[in-house]
Amino acid sequence: MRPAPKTYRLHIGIFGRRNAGKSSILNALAGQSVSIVSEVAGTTTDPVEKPMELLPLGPVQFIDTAGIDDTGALGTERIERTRQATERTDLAVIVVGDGHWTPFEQQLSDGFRQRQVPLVVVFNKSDLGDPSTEARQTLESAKQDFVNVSALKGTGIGALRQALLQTAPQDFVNRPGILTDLVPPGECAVLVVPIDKEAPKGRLIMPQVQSIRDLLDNDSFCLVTKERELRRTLDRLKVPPALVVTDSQAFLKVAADTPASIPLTSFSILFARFQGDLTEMVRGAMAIDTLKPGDSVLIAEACTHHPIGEDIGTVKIPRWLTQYVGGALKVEHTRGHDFPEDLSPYRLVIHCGACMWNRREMLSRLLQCRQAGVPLTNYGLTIAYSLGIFERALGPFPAALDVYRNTAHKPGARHP
Ligand SMILES: Nc1nc2c(ncn2[C@@H]2O[C@H](COP(=O)(O)OP(=O)(O)O)[C@@H](O)[C@H]2O)c(=O)[nH]1
Ligand code: SF4
Ligand SMILES: [Mg+2]
Repeated sequence: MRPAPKTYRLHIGIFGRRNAGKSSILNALAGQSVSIVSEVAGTTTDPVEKPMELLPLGPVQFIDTAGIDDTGALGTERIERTRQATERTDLAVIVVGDGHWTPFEQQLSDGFRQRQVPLVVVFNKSDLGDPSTEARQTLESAKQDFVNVSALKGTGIGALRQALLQTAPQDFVNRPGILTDLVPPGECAVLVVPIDKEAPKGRLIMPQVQSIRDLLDNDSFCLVTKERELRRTLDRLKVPPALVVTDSQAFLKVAADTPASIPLTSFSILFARFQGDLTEMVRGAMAIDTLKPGDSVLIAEACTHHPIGEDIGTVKIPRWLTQYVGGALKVEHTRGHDFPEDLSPYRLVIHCGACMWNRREMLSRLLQCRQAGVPLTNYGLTIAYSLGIFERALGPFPAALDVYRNTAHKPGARHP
């Protein structure tokens, strides 16, 4: 994967007094030593900039600053460097190591508020004690949320990730487009939309409409066809399309009718990427191979009322999985914003495309699953996987395809 350009990265500045544990927290988030942690106060003199893939947000740039409560000649220099860091911060983290909210933190926080920079407050060293009552009251009356963390013990890091996700500016959470990176301006996509008894009357569904709009915004164009007319549609084109996108349920026929030289994927897979994290959800689909009869699987739909008639989540996917696994699974369902807090009973979560949701909510679920060690995938990926056309469907996404190729076909894998 090409690294995202620096300017597109969310810049997360970490501020706080010396020895609050700023560098330790960064290390805990990274799961590796990228920052200098020292027993001696103020080891980090210059802000250390560290590009990182921060789950679940994606590419970010951390700025680990020196403590700015410093005095003396060297201190003045540090204060200036840190002040500069506040100016390129998109999301600020103030770390408190001793449980006290002092005028120093208040001043920092006021500065961020004035410039409308979102702020996450972290009380670190929770292994040594709780934040003071005064500190809590001050933050609560300012409606400023905070997270209790112990970088040393690794506790609260999950909650901190959630807080960063919830607080990150909208522009950084949303992906720029659904498929326009795959269909350059002036190029054509063919969208395959089966019109069967399950299609809603008189309209197209959200992922189809949003994809068409995305292509128009990008000065690309598209042809919309049913699966039966696909071959004829392709025959009429002088130049092959840049991409064919199909409804997952017509995958096999569409794969058979689309020449191998034309990239092919499904709306669901586009939405796994647009609303969630494709690579993570590819791993999730591959977890189907580890399922055994009797295992519990959670099927989650974002809408409380799904518009489709014969329900893919309640009937078709459970049936396919049962066939694939070779015995009945315990399938549970959840709808809307309800989601079990305790995911430990489940071996896999299969989610709908979440087309009606914002990405933040889907990423939050992905994070919750990751923290519980439960893989998550979506309907379309499940279908592609159980039909045995995963590789073809992931063709347009080299990074996700690599994950599959590097993990699949290990001894014991049951893939057809
Ligand atoms: N007990 C305890 N010590 C911590 C914790 N986090 C960091 N420390 C210690 O606090 C000291 C300062 O940590 P450091 O990350 O360098 O702080 P910074 O100056 O804010 O970057 C080091 O000795 C760390 O080991 C924690 O959660 N609990
Ligand atoms: S959000 Fe989920 S349940 Fe609702 S229409 Fe989209 S895919 Fe279906
Ligand atoms: Mg430090």
